[in-house]
Amino acid sequence: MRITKEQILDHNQKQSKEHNESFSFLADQLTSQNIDVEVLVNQIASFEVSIPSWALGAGGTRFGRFPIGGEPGNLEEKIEDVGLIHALNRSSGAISLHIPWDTPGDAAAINKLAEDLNITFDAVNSNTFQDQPNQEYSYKFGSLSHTDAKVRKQAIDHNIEVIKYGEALGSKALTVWLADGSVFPGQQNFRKALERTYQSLEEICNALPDDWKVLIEYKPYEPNFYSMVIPDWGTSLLLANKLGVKAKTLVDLGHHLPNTNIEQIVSILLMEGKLGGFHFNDSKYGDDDLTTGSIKPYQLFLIFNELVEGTSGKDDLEQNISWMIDASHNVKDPLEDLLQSVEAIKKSYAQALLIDRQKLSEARQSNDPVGAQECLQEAFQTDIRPLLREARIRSGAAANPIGLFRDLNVRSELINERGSDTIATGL
Ligand code: LRH
Ligand code: MN
Ligand code: MN
Repeated sequence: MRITKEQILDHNQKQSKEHNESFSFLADQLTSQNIDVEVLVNQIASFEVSIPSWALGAGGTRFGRFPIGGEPGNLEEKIEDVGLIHALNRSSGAISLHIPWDTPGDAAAINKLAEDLNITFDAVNSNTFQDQPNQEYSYKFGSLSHTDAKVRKQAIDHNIEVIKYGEALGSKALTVWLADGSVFPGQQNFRKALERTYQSLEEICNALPDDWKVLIEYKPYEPNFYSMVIPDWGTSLLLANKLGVKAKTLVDLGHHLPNTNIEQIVSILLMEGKLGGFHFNDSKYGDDDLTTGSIKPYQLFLIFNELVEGTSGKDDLEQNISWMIDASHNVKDPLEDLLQSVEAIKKSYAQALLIDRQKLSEARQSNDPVGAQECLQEAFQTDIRPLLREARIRSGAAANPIGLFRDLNVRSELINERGSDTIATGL
């Protein structure tokens, strides 16, 4: 199923009166605050967030899974689904693949399909947290950190194979997330496990093309519940520093202990030139993988405040950091959920762009916490939805992506095409 230009124009036409009124009201308000609305709209329009190949079907938990129907049954259909999201919002023109869940068979054909839909390939993810059929050694007790060199070699080789797949698709980054760790005290020598991990990562880095980066993801617990070999940003940064310029840290918002100040982590990683990418999602308790911005929108805004402040402008924001979603959908339509996440991320970016940096800096300099908070709140409380809508309309996207998705009965169409009892690979 495709969404046509005409369908989008027709939809936008119907919204135009109401939209124009709200946009011009906001534009006047921002202009009177000396904000260049044209620059702002362009910045918002060009900001894109990649879609994970593993989040296009219903997820579920270990207690159950409830298929939504019409889920993509192979990589081609996944790319088509990302094409649908991108046609609706013009802000999701890339997919991040998880291998072997989504191993590209015929790279030329996959590239052609992606090109037709204006989709490119963001970071490729390796998977050494599950055993695959016919795999020689088990990852039950770890992969890159394993005590047995043969297991480590198998995991290293897998990562190198993933890089090769990525190269054929034009990807420029490898994301490594390790489930390695221990479930019980005494089970593992912390230092030796980390040392072995470093050596394995070094071999992977040696196989990395010059223009690639490796993103090292951290996580405090799960599936190992006593210790993880890379539990936090400090350990990831330590590895990245030892590994050199190609290695960077990936921040998955769900991979922190409760109440962690993620925005401060982001700011320090940026300062060190080691912020490589994000896995956006939201959570109430742990790695809940919920819709970004659904639980802690203020935290998301504060993260973007640091991003805007810590980068010298739009180019830095776009070029050096991989913006990706990592989510799982149990009760929502995955495509609607992803549209909501992208919108929330762009909204936080836009709000962070509104912050009066001069005023904020003065408030900080004169130790005026009230003034500083007012600066942040002024931006955060501004209803900038008309700006996002304007950016979408100008990019050829739908004024209201979820509205159009529903009006066109996209999910029913997908169910007609693919069936109602479907399973997509992934989380
Ligand atoms: C681990 C994780 C990591 C995996 C993905 C499926 O919790 O966040 O990024 O690759 O989930
Ligand atoms: Mn993740
Ligand atoms: Mn996770």
